[in-house]
Amino acid sequence: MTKHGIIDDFEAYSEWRKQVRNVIKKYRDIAKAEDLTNAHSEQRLNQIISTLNDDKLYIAFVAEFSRGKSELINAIFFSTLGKRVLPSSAGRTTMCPSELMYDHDFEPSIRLLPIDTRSTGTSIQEYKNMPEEWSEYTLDIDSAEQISEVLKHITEVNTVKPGHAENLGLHITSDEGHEDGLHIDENGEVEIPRWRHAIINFPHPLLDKGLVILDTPGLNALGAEPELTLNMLASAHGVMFILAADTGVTKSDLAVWRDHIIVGELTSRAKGRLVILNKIDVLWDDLRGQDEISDEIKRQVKETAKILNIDEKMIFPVSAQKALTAKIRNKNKLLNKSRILELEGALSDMLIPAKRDIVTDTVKRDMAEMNQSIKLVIDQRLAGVDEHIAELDGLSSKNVEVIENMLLKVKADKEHLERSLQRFQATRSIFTRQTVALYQYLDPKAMEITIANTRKNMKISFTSRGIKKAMTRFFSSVYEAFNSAAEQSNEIKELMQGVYSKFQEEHGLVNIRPGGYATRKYLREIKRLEQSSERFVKTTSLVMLDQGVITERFFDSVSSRIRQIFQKANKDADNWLKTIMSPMEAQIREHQIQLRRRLESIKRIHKATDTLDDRLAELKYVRDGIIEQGDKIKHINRKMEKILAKEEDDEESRVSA
Ligand SMILES: Nc1nc2c(ncn2[C@@H]2O[C@H](COP(=O)(O)OP(=O)(O)O)[C@@H](O)[C@H]2O)c(=O)[nH]1
Ligand SMILES: [Mg+2]
Repeated sequence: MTKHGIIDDFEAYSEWRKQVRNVIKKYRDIAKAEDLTNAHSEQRLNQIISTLNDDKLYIAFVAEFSRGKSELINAIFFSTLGKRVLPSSAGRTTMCPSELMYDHDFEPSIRLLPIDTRSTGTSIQEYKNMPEEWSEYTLDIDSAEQISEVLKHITEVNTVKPGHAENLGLHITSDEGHEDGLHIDENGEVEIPRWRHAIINFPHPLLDKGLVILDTPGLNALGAEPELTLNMLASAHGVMFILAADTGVTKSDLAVWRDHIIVGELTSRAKGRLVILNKIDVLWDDLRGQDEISDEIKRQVKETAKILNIDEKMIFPVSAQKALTAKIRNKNKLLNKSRILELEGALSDMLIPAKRDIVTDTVKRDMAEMNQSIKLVIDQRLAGVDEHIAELDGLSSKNVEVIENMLLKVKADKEHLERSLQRFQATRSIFTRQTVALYQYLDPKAMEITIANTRKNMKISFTSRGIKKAMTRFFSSVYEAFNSAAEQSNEIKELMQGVYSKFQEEHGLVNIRPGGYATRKYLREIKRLEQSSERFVKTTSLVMLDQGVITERFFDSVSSRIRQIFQKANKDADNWLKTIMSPMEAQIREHQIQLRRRLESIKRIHKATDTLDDRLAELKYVRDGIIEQGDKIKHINRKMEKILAKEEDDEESRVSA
């Protein structure tokens, strides 16, 4: 049987993720059935579940054209289809970046974004929400022929006047070292890609489980579409850089490495990167012995490591083409010789544990928060019942006077609570005012104005100084918005803290300390964008800066990213404001229920409809019920911990297998 390396590992990972999702669903159902949740915590739980649902793993393949990216993707992921799916042949084939994914809400298809959309200043990310702008062709999943025929759209080109290409920010070069540069032909025209971006929606089991693959065309396209490097590569979980044994490390390869791979590494969180030395089959030679060939491969690996200044262990020599043939034809010897399994092993070792760690950390953090709020409710319920029991225990006889006093006390407590509630309503209006101020700092419309002004300022002078100045000013307004938002949120937090402690003091409730609105992660991301911008100004040639278009495109992707950050910050602010309010509301609700219960039971004793013993027995029954609620939550938590820790179990079983 043919082994599939990463496919098996990824499936095991998806299975585990499904278990995590199911146990959280069970947790939600139990908590809901026991009336331990409120609208907000239910929403949080559903959010955690849906994040696990569409959790994605992004792998990008980056290289100069013709190094075998498409072939490698075919070999690693699509051999099970028994055919070469992505077009791969001599010359430039992949003309536009292609994303392979699967969303089962949509038909299998390829969607293509026309190249002219580059002149609009709208990012690919934003176009993803405008389906009418894309050309769509459906894929017949039962016909491998039809699929590879339809996918040929990604190789289409348009022939245009050089001026048109320049307007689209596509750089025309006479530099021979620039392998996939656009060259003017004898008719004075250039060939440009017909499409800007392709999204292939394909029902492959791995894609269905959340894998997303990005296939990029080459240096020229990467340079022309800063969004690729800035967003897609920076957020990919794994980036594969491909070299070919027949070309060695060329000037273009080095440019890709330096400008698109290293950059991401320096400016974003550390992530998986592998270098692949493809086409080792060109070194296979019947007249040379195995040893001689493997020495030659070793020599190339060593040299590549030296040029790229990386550890030799990071480099994987393979033959994508032979691997694909071997997998399709079930040839194990050839498969081993292609060395693809070593690469797949490294790929899954690098990506999957990292991905699991991220999921485990997020789930643990979110669920700890959830447990805390549930524990609060349980503790409050217990404290209330205990207080009530103690109160009744103190009643040795049905002394009418004592009971009447008690009745008065409960009524007084109730009135006290109502007064506090009125005060709480008053605080609510201050709270609302403060939140309006917070949203003003995070206002996406204000940010649009800043973006528009920056664009205007850059247009005044497309020199590196002019651009640098405009960018600096832009980033300082972004920082300012977030710093003010942070300050404002602190004020809100302090206000609420005051309300909480007063309430707790007066009504003897469990202590709650509201958490803060975390802006650090946005600031980190903004810093990263700022660094990329500085690097862009520093490394882009004056000719290109002068041209304006490329700078505008660059700023488009920066501003589109900032826009996303603002959207996220607004959504997080919504959530945070709910989180800060809802425990208070839950506490008040619980407190009201308890007071009502106390009043009811004293009234009954007073009217002699119930005996003291009856009431005490009933309260003890209620108390046992609350303990049981706590136990149920503890039980499901233990189950969750076991599933989250399963990682180690799996590794053990793999070692022993
Ligand atoms: N000999 C050899 N040729 C390969 C290998 N992988 C890809 N190629 C060839 O290299 C050319 C470019 O491949 P392709 O996948 O389109 O490269 P891309 O532009 O990087 O996507 C095609 O002619 C492939 O057949 C390999 O492992 N060995
Ligand atoms: Mg390709």
